Amino acid sequence: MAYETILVEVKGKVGVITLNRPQALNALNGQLIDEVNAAIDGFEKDPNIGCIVLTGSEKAFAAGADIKEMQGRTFPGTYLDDKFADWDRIGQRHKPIIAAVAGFALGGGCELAMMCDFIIAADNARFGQPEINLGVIPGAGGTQRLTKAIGKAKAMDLCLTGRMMDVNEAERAGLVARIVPLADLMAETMKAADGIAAKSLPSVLMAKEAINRAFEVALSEGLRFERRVFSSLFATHDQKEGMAAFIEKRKPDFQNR
Ligand code: CO8
Repeated sequence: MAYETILVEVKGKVGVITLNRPQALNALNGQLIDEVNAAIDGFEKDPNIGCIVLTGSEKAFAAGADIKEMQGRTFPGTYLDDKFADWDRIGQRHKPIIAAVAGFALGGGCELAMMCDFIIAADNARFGQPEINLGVIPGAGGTQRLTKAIGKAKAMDLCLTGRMMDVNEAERAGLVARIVPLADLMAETMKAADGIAAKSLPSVLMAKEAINRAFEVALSEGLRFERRVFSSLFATHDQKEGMAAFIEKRKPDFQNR
């Protein structure tokens, strides 16, 4: 597929998607969201790929959903045409997705980063949900995921004032997993992604699913889920290999089965 709004590369066992609408600070229009989904579809199906990286430019991960595209929308048209479903799919994938964020991650851009499994941020990254300044509210999960990530006080502060957080505040608040110098963003992110892709895919997929369960269910049900999945991994070749390799003091040869 020829993409117009993103760049797609395979680097070893990592699929890299770069948002590429520099003239609009990577504003997220419908075409871009469709293309991101198509690229992830390909990576999910490719047995060679063990991790996905989603990134933008040095100036902007993404400055939000495309305001020019949304401007003429109506109620209930916005609700009924369910563009939300296309965004939701990005947060429903099986393989791990790391967001490598530099510059602005605002509105839908912050929401897109939060749909990924964790965020590695450059020291110039800035996060915010400024939709309140446009007469709307976050519409791709911002009121929910941000609140779960950083708590009510800061989520209210950001969503009601529309202010931006710098990267240090975002890390202290728990939104960002790691801060790295801008010049090292892709190298550090690829190091993390390569490391994940080298592990046993079944255990990576199950770890992701189990952690995400924590956001959906009560603790007792989450623990039951974790125990079932933990136990089921003892049916894999890679569990036997991983534990044997530890005892024999050698590197494991995982076969993703
Ligand atoms: N949409 C469309 N175009 C944008 C957007 C955007 N979100 N952000 C920037 N651009 C465009 C500008 O219009 C400008 O284009 P042009 O040169 O043609 O005028 C170009 O990008 C460069 O932008 P600026 O000149 O404004 O650059 P600055 O460096 O001066 O400012 C900012 C950078 C602060 C990031 C500024 O551009 C800004 O405030 N952008 C808007 C941020 C925003 O409000 N984001 C939230 C959007 S609403 C949203 O995301 C809702 C998500 C719900 C999704 C639900 C889907 C179903």
